[in-house]
Amino acid sequence: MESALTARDRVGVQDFVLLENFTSEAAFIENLRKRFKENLIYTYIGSVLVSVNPYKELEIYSKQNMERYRGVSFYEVSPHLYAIADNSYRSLRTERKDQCILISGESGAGKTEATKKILQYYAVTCPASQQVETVKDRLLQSNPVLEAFGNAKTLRNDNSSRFGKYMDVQFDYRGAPVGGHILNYLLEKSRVVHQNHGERNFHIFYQLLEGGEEDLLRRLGLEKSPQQYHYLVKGHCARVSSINDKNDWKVVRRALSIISFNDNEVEDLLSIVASVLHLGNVQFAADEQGNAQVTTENQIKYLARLLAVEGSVLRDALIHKKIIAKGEELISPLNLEQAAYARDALAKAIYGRTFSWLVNKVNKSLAYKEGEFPGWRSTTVLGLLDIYGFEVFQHNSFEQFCINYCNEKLQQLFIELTLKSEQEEYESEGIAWEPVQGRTQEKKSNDTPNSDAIESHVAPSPSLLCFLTRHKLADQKTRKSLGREEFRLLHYAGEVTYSVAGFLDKNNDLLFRNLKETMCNSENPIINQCFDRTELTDKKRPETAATQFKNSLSKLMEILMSKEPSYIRCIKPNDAKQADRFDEVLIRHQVKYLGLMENLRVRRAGFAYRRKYEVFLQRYKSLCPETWPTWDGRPHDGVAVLVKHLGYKQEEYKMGRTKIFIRFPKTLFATEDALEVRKQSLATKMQATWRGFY
Ligand code: AOV
Ligand code: MG
Repeated sequence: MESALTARDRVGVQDFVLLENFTSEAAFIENLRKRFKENLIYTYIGSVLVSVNPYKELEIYSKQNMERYRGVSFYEVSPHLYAIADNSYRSLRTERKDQCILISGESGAGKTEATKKILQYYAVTCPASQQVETVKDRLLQSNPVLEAFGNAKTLRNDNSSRFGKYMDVQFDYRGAPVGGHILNYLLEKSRVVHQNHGERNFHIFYQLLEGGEEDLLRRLGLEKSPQQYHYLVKGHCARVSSINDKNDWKVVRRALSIISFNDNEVEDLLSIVASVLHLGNVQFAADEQGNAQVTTENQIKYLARLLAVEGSVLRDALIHKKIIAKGEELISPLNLEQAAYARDALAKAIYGRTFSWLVNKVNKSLAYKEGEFPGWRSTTVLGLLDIYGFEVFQHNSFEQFCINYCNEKLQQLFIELTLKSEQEEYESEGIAWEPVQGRTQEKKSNDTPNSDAIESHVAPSPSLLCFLTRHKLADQKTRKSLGREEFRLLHYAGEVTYSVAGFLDKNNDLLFRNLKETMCNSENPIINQCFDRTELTDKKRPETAATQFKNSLSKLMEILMSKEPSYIRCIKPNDAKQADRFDEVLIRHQVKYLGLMENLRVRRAGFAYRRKYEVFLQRYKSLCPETWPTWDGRPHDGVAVLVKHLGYKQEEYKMGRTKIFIRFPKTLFATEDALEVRKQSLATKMQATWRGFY
């Protein structure tokens, strides 16, 4: 049998707080590397879970394994996201306090997978009944649907979330899931009309073309090949080896039924998906005056049918602009460039609004229905946050700016809350708080001055322009490498150069009035709900995309602050999306910007290890004759007797109100080793006894 000591040598420690040299980044990375090599992708920093994407299927997500984590104390089993899930769930039940699990990390680090695995854990381990099964099913099936419409292949991740998602799961007093609610954040709409090289449009388009039955495709006027559609060829990679669109189509189609779409609604929804493809194929030519004319009548015919609008009205709306000035309508023709812009804006608006409609629809199906669960009024909620991760591309635009800003806010929250909770624990345990060494230095790299700077300038677009110009100027003094249309920001996770082109357009998100009007008259029920007439009469300037995003994020922060947080910090091991590759430079960078060293330092400030008296006593009571086999007094007193017997020195530990705090890992290791020795001698004795028996 391997001793505890050699096992530690081989697979590292399962909690970074047990690293002897806890301030050393090299030791941290080495521990991660050892564990990754052994397929141990999870490691704790106290109660924070660090996860490294294995890029291969591991056998650690079975039902049996889920059962192993159920109701078991955090440290009795190896680190796992099930332990985090179970721990939050138990706090929710015993303390009746709302929880949230914040999952962060850069694009491709494994956030979405983690979220899904946690949901599966609850689906399997929470109490069941027939009604509850329906809710569980819907919670799980909302994923393939939203991923089909909101995820896409990017250069960073073959299944990259292009929207932010916060999902509440509601539990009743028995701890059964009875409902849910999803908040979605800024979908990357621009992908509908343009993809960078090596990237795809949203999955649903390819799924429909690959998997849709012939009949359906005929009704939608679609041909099977993505090559036919302008909106699908920009990235030159319709097929991706890791994705099976045909199969995914079946999954999505089934999921739609489970979240209570009837056949008509599915048809309406797919008509919209198809209409986007047709819109992309609408072409224009200039007449003698330079005014745009539609040259693809066939597309208009399909569009009229799919969107249930008047074909001639749509055609006119695509090539004219209507302005209302002093109560009078002015109609002017568009040139080629403007018409293409109008067409793309319409495609983005249709798709973006349909996505929000879809989230709404999912929410209706997830809504906690009191009638179905009579008498179980009070619910507690557990929130799961899975947003798009920090990303840097060759070309970064408005979307990256928003995504990275969002990550910046979350990082700030993490730093604040983990420090706060540490202080609070010391306080509640009656142990003096020892200031963290080196914090000020670390603080600089992890604090996020940008989020404030960005916030104060993001609001109305003129000031955004100002902001851009100013940054550009400031930058240009120091850095010659910036292009004319670029500005650069130093984010917590690194420097990003943004391109100004298209920035303000995307922020203003303008859809010409006559196109809006046309959509308001649509008889496709979904489109009809997506375009509300009041928009046409509303005199107020619509909020810019950045303002909306900023406001929805500050609401999100409020939601998160009102709950008890748990954290999963995801790390991406390499840029090649490959198994068993541990790219040290890449990982070190993430460890740095995720603030893991600082998190560890805070956690280790005074004491490496802490446990509830009951748990500590239970584990080690066999090491002291006075506490073995049972201790009848208070656990606190039992632990006092136990550690005295073990020879703990005064400076090595402190007794808090409910927990023992141990200062150095070596004290704990000595105790662990003693336990191992005892187990082995017990096993030898047992064998001798059995031999005697036979
Ligand atoms: P993300 O959500 O963090 O990126 P994903 O969760 O989509 O990243 O993970 C990317 C890919 O890594 C997945 O499609 C899987 O192939 C693989 N993967 C992740 N976690 C695991 C795991 N635990 N076991 C096996 N494979 C895994 V983004 O959405 O781009 O920020 O916007
Ligand atoms: Mg994701």
